[in-house]
Amino acid sequence: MSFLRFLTSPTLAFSCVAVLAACGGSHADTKAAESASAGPTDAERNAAAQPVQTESDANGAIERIDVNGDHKPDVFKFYRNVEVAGADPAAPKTMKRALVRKELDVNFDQRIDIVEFYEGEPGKEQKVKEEFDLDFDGRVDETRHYKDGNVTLIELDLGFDGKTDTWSYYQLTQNEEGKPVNRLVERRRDTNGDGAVDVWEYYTKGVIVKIGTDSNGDGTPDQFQRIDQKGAK
Ligand SMILES: [Ca+2]
Ligand SMILES: [Ca+2]
Ligand SMILES: [Ca+2]
Ligand SMILES: [Ca+2]
Repeated sequence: MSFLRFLTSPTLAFSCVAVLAACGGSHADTKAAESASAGPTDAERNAAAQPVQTESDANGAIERIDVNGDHKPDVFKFYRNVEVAGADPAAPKTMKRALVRKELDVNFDQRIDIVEFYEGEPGKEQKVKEEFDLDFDGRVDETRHYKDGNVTLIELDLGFDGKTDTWSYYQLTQNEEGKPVNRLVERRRDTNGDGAVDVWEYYTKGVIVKIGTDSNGDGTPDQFQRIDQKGAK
């Protein structure tokens, strides 16, 4: 049952996004029309019509982007200022912006649903972590960790009770053609919601091969079941 939920929950949540986005858009259009008839000045209207607004100070900048055209920002990008030396060490250093965080409101309800964290110098920023509120209740349900652009761990709260119950570990390896591939190697699950892992699933080449269970509650697997794959060699 958990597998089914694992497969359907994010899908459900994101199909909701599409529906809500459509509803939110038309509702917001109406509201925008109402406020326009209430008579903002031309300057106000021009400012609000800018899809991207940037506010900056000595430390960095915030970029606010209105994706759905309702004059309310839905994407926020946070930058820090970094002094960058040029090829000529005698030349003065220049100030550049490095992206550190990106926040997204994907259902346009003015609440953030996805937060992405970045590290690295300007122009070389890499996503290191990503948090998702899949059911739009304001609480994070999924956290993805990245290294060098590849996901290493996905923490999921499939029970939507605020406690992580599924941990999926990924490893960068090589496929049969010798090409790099990032594969699921182990999935740990807390099936009874007590916060402790009780099922360990082991994967080879992305396919489940063994399941371990903790029968005496000491936090480590003690009973193992091999999963035979049809046609596997
Ligand atoms: Ca908007
Ligand atoms: Ca939202
Ligand atoms: Ca949530
Ligand atoms: Ca447990």
